[in-house]
Parts: sequence; structure tokens; C-alpha cells
Amino acid sequence: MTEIKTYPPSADFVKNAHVDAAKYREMYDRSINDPEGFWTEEAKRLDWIKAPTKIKNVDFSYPDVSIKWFEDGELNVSVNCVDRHLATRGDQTAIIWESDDPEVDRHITYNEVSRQVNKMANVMKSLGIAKGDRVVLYMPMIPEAAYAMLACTRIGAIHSIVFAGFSPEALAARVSGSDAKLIVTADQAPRGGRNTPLKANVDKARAICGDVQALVVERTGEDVGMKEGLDHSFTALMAEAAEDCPPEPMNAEDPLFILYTSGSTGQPKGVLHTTGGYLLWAAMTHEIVFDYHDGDIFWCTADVGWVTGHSYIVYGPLANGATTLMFEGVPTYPDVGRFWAVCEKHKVNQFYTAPTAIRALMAHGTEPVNKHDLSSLKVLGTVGEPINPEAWNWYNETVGKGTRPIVDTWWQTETGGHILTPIPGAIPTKPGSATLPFYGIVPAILDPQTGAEITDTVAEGVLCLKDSWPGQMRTVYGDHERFVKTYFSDFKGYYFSGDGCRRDEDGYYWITGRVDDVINVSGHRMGTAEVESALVAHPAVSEAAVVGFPHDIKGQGIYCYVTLMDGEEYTDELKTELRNWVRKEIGPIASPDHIQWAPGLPKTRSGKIMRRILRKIAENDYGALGDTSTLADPSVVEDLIENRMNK
Ligand code: 6R9
Repeated sequence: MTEIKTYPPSADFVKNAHVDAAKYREMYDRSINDPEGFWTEEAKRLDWIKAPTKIKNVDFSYPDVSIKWFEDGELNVSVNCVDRHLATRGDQTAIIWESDDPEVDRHITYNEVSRQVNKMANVMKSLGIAKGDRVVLYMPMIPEAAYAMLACTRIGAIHSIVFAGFSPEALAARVSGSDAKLIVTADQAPRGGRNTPLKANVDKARAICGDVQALVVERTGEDVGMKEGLDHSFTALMAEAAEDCPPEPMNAEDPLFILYTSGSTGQPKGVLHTTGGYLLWAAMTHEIVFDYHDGDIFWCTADVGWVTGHSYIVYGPLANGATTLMFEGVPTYPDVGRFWAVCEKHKVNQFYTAPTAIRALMAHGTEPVNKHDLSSLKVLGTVGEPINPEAWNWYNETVGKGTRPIVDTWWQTETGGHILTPIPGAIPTKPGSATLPFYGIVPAILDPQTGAEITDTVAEGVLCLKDSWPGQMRTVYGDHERFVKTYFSDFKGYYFSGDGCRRDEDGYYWITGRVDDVINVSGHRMGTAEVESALVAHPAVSEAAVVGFPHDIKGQGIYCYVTLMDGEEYTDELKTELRNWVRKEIGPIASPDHIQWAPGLPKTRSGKIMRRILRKIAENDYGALGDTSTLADPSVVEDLIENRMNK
């Protein structure tokens, strides 16, 4: 085994850091031994209308799971992210917007954000939106996306952001799933030099889910056919809107947002986060994990359509009065040096991206990086999937010049913010490990078969969390039973993450990937069942089984085994058609990498598809197929191996 190197932070870094090794130990221990005291103190990071006196009220016991934090506290998120900064930093840049076009950017002050958010909140009110109503955002990466989020919070509406890369079908399902009263969108979304027709997609979605009014931001100015009474021009309504909208006082446990995410079933779940705990967790982790200091320029390259964008483009940074960079484009447009050009141009101090982006850029060598002055960088971060040591080393050496701490942050839509992560001035890193728990987090590794917790330091099993933290999701929107069943029924008394994990001799955690039927494609989480249901919805398909396989750039790719209806012909044209079909049903991110015709699928005698075998075939790993004797027809496996496509 090659020895794993450990990278401690430099003495210089530690000197200026918020948290050093001793402080981490002290704070972590206090967070575990005295959670009430610890969180009473930390809650002061936020401005409360009514400070909470009841701190934690949590029951993880099946089936009566209930999670409440700061339950008698009252606050407003937009006040915390905007109003409270105006006296001291009204003229400071809140958002740097870098458009898809490298020639166009804007600096937007906190004063300006305040004006826009108040007006947009009034626009929403004029469209009949009130506290508790759901608003779907289907937006490009433009400042109006952040204004829309904050405008919702100002009036107590619950936003549900749908990634702009999702298809009309996926949008329709999310609009009806949350019974939304308004869709905020734009005419088009420019990305990588191409325009996605968002408004046209909204029209198609409404043909499926029924009419819901739309507020349409004019991003490109394209004529998109506004329907009288149903579509509203953002520019026109903002011109008339009053500049002051009083903030709605919200209970800490009032819903803040819904965000749909994939699980192991066909239907994505509406993860629900609430107001007080989520905001505190986002703000606190943003400051500590990125060692954010006043005046720093922070850039998270995610899209606001994912949880990472929620917590680390908008809520965490703005709650801390930070300057947050919002990027409309893609890493490879107009060329593969775009990330580094943006870092140089805006003197970015903390840079947070996904391993898949690092691997894609790594393939183009060091020259596009070295062309740019990256001396402003202080901390580098990754999120979304395990980072392989090669990519970690390249990130460290080429981007960080070997001197910037890398924070490999493990967390989930469900957790609201970072859970396992290095704190850069405190925790020496090891390439590929998310290292140690953040304050208040008690990880446990359980034996997947027996469910017993493995208490030895060195352990491997499934990753669970033993107790709650303020940023934890509270329920699945409209389906609490599903929440309890998904996260609390397999391992009683624990929150089950769905990830496999190993703990080494130093107590460091190494995520080994999902143990359920969720795959991670370019950091995007996807249920194999979602792709399967899209495939079987095609009239020619009788059965489909989808698995992940290792992919150099994307981390995992999508491998589909497809059985056709009797009488259908197995042709290349049909493969192309099925690929396009899945793109249309879900979106381009779900585009199958391989479709293999499978006139027969390996099934047990009770009819269960043996995915373990399909995964091995997809991985080209025939030596390790394991026991196939329980199959109803073992010869199916040989046929599949013979026909395995290797394009
Ligand atoms: C924030 C986010 C969550 C799943 C999670 C895990 C994987 C995320 C990771 C990581 C290894 C990391 N994941 N961060 N795996 N190391 N640093 O990505 O949320 O989209 O809900 O995905 O992503 O498998 O369970 P989400």
C-alpha cells in the first residue's frame, strides 16, 4: 500500500485562521458535552426578533421522529442576509455577478440587494403570494435568482428551486408536487454561449401540470410570447413596485425551502428545511470551514438549483455579510481557463467546486491554469462526490501551488450544510478524506448487515449520524412517513446517510460512495430508478435496469440495460431515440452513457433484478461476479457479457 501523505496547514495560515487545532478540539467537545449551552451561544450569530429559549427538541426514535431547533425563536431570513448589514456595509459588494460572457460582470452592493429584494417581495405579494405559499424558481444564474429566494423569505413564502437544466416534464412534476402558486423564471438562460429556452420550457410544463402564473425576468430580451393574465413581465412589475416591504416574522421552525432530490425510488423527494436552524448552520459552516474573513471574495461554482448553491452562494455568505460571486457560465467557455480567469479578475479568496470539474480541467494540463495569477486564493474546497487522490494532488499543486488548505466537504441536501470536513487552520488533510466531524456532529459507522455500531477506531460500513444538528432536514414535504422510512427505519435511532464509509487509524472518515441505488454523475445525484422509469415510459421498452459505472471525468456514468417489447427491433436508431427520450424526460444530466440491449435480465427466482451482477458487467469486472447460482436463468449473464458494449 502506498503511504498516505498528511498535509498540515502552514504556520502562517494557522496564525490568521479563526480556528486552530486546540480551538477545534475545545469547541467540538463542548458542542457534544453541552449542546444546549453551545447552541444558545452560536444562535447569537443570527439576529432574532425573539431569541430562542428552547434550544433542542429532537427524537430520532422510530417511528416517532421529530426534529426541532430553537422552536420558540422568531426571525426573518432576509433581515439576516440583508437588512442587518446595511448600517455597516451598505455600500460593500454583496454579489459579484460574472455573466456567461467574459466581458460582462456587475458588482451589486448590499443597499442594491435590499432595494431589489424589497421590491420583488412586493411584486410577489401583488401576485397573491402570502406566507406559506410555494414559489418555484426556474432560473438562470443571475442576481434575480438570489433576489427571488430572499424575496420569498421576506414574505414567508417557501421556495422550491428547480435546476434550469431540468426538462419541462421534471419541472411539471415539481410544480405540482409542491402545489406552487407562482413560477419565477427568465426568457432564456445563456450558458456556455447557448441559450436554454426557460420560458418555453415553462409553457411546456404548464401543458402537463396545468396553468400556474409565471413571473418572467428579461435576461436576453427574446420575444417569448407572454400570455395575458398568466405571464407577468418582471421589468414592468418591478418598475411599479414599492421599495419597502416589511419582513414577515417567522418561527424558527417555519418552512424556508423545499428542494427536490433523488433517492432510491422513482420519485424525487421534496427535502424540507426550516428557517432558524438551516440559516445558522449555513452561516456558521461558511465562516468556519472556508475560514472566511471580512472583505474576502468567496466563490462557490455550484448552481443555485442544487443545495450547494443555496447554502454557499446565497444563504451562508449573505448571512455573514460576505461578498459572494455568482457565475452564470461553465468552466470551459469561452475556453478551459475560465475558472482561473475569473479567480484572477475578481481576486477570489475562497474557491469551492466539484471534483468532476477538477478532473475535466486537469485533462487540459497546467498551462491554462498557470497563465493566470491565482495569488489571491487562500482556501480551496470540493464537494459533491469523493475526490480521487490524483485530482486532489493536481488541485493542490497546480491551483493551490502546494500552499492552500483543501477542504473536502462531505454533506447532503438533507444535511443543509457541511457535516464531515476539514477546518482549514485546524485539521491536517489527507487526499481523498473528508477528515473529521464539524461541531455538533456525531458520526457512527454501522455494520450494514447487523446494524450494530462499530466502535473500534478502524471501521468500515455505512455512515450514520447519531444525533441531530440545526441544519438537518425536518421532513419530506407532504410525506413525513417517507422521511421516517427513508432515513430512520433501516438503522433504528440513527440518521442513515445512504453512504458507505471507512474510518482510519486517526479517526479520519473516507466516503466510499452510495450504498443505495443512487448514483453520482458529475456531482449530480440521481436515482437509478428515475432513469429506469423514464426508459420504461417509452412504448418500445418492456424493462430497464440502470446502474452506475466508474467514469474518468464524471465520477460515475449511467449504464442502462434495456429489454424491448416483443416484436420490437434492437437497432442503433432506437438507442439514439432512447437516449434523447431520457434527456427529454429528465434533462441532459440524465443522458445515458451506455445502452446495452438485454433480451434477458439476471433475476432471482422471485423476480428481483440482481443489480450487483449488472454493476460488475458495466464495470468490465467479470472475475468478480460472485454467486450466480440463485439466478432463475444463469445463462442470461453470459449473453450480457458477450454483448457488452464497450464504446
Ligand atoms: C452537497 C451535495 C449528496 C451525496 C452524498 C455523497 C456525495 C457529497 C461528498 C460526497 C464524498 C464528498 N458527496 N459530498 N461524497 N465526498 N465530499 O452534494 O448534496 O446533491 O444531496 O448529494 O453526494 O454520496 O450522499 P447532494
